[in-house]
Amino acid sequence: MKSISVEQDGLKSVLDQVAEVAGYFWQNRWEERNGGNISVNVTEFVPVHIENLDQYIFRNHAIEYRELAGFSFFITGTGKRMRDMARQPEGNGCIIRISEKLDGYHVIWGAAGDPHIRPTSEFPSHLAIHHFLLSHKPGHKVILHTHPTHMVALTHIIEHHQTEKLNRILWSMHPEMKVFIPEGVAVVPYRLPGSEAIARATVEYLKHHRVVLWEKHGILATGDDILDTFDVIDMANKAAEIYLTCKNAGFEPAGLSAAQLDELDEMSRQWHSDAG
Ligand code: 2HA
Ligand code: ZN
Repeated sequence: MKSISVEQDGLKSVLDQVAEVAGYFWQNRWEERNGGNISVNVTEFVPVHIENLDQYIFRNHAIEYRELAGFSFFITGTGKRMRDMARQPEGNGCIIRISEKLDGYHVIWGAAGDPHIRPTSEFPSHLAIHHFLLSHKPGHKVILHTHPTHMVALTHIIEHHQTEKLNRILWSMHPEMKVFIPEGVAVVPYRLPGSEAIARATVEYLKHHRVVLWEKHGILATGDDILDTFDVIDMANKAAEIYLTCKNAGFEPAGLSAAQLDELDEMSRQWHSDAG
């Protein structure tokens, strides 16, 4: 089932980074069984003309986003495990191209001989978000979804209407949070995993955030770089872990003061304007 060469087409570094991050997800014990999923818009690396394309089309999934016609994505396979992805991206994920007619997609690389490979169960969210990113954050080509234990635990205490409270806690637990996630994280109200409903809700919250928490489920972040997007999730989870560690030890954490957070705000503004 190979019709493009990842060595020749510049995709190797994408696949290496996907494998690296899949390993971190697993080592952090964020992914039980087949938890989590990854997709990357790799259109720029995929040749326009590919031989024998029609052979691989699946017609069981109509795509509603017109602008995605002809776009190519690396995406994790449904039912596949991150611990396996870390060793072998091929066989646990695939590169698909959305058909020009939007009547499905072609698998153009990967699957390692598994003709039944299908994209992750969260495919509706990945498609909706890539479609949103094209017009709103064109540099963001990466979507990571994972189940970081401490962040998910926090959503059992703090509900979506208390997002402000959640961000006050996270920012005050670790100076890095204010600098690297100055807009905070948004809590998306619980919706059925893999549903169109969670896809639609997520796109709404991504209009103002880069990192969203799926209530009682997991986290999702977008970015222009696979490892950097992982770092942002890791940082948020670290802040949640510090908070819950203090609570577990039986005391209320002091947290950074308002003056200390203001000072970090200033630093963050400078950092983002220098970086931008
Ligand atoms: O891919 O994490 O949300 C498995 C999941 C579903
Ligand atoms: Zn999930």
